[in-house]
Amino acid sequence: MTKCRGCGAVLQSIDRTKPGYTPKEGSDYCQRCFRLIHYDDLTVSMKTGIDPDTVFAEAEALDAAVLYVCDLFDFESGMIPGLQRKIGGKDIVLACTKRDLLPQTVSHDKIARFVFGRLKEYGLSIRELVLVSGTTKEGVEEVRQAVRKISNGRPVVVMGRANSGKSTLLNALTGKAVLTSSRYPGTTLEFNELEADGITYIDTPGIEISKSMIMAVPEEALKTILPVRTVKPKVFQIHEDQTFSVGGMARVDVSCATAATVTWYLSDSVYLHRSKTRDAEELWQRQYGKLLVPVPMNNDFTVRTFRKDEEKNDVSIDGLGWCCISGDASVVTVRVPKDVNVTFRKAML
Ligand SMILES: Nc1nc2c(ncn2[C@@H]2O[C@H](COP(=O)(O)OP(=O)(O)OP(=O)(O)O)[C@@H](O)[C@H]2O)c(=O)[nH]1
Ligand SMILES: [Mg+2]
Repeated sequence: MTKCRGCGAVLQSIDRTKPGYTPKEGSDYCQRCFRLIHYDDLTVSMKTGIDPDTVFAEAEALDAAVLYVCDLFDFESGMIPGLQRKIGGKDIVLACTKRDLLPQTVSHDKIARFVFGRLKEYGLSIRELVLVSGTTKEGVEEVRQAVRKISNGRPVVVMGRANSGKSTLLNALTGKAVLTSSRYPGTTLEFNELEADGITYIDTPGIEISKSMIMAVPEEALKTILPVRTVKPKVFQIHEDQTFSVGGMARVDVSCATAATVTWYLSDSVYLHRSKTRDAEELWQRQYGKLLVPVPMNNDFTVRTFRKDEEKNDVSIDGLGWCCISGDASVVTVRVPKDVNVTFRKAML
């Protein structure tokens, strides 16, 4: 039984529509990984294919330490409530990755304070926190040291939500670009071991991100919504009720009597349209799917209402990004596809 080195699926030459398929005997990689790595072409989508309980059970059975990977740009999606219990109370190093997507001018301390605040709310306790980027390799050495401290000769199992950057971080940690990474959630398919510096690392399939915009839009829209470089904040001063349409994916109405500031953190490729709230519905009706693209696969939207309760609040939309609202804004109304999670939180930055 040979496993694909990229995604961990057992290699087979029988069914080309199933994971692990390779037409060539003796290859190290399955066709899906080969095509993802060389052509950015997804032959078998595993978006919804991996059962999280199987992943938790398999991790729980291991005598291992845990490197928990959470994407800083999509932080709320990355949190897995009850993770500790689900994996038998193992020691956790939290690697908050994709640091390079946040402005460099924001201090590590500020981000760390935010992370610890959120961990408290989610009831997660960790041994160490490291802010890191698997792409620029900033912080990778700190992750290595933190992992060494808690592993005590045991393997290190790398866990987290799909698309959080586990395989990319592991490639950086081990200094070998062996594992397949891609913007499509569900890239890694099975537990997949590799050795580096005397430590056994185990890559795992991501825990599903069921309530994320990533799942709500067609796969071709992922190129638009997932940022690949540092996000440039878009700042708006508002003096009356204003509405922000994020493509055809989300609408945020901010009620404002005097003056407020709304700062958006989105991929540069996402189309953001600002209008007066009283004109927003007509614009949405007229331009949905035209100017306002991409649109979700299912047009069933839900409305959520929040009341500003901090000096600065974020409206964070799983898989899409967030906006920070400060000043004299009172009520914030958010329209998103029914299955997409929205978090109203104390501002991150
Ligand atoms: N900018 C930036 N992008 C990253 C970083 N780490 C990962 N990515 C990107 O995020 C996407 C997902 O990365 P993967 O390493 O495949 O994520 P994963 O957690 O292994 O995903 P699954 O195998 O689906 O669970 C890819 O497009 C990566 O290029 C990072 O530190 N910075
Ligand atoms: Mg992976």
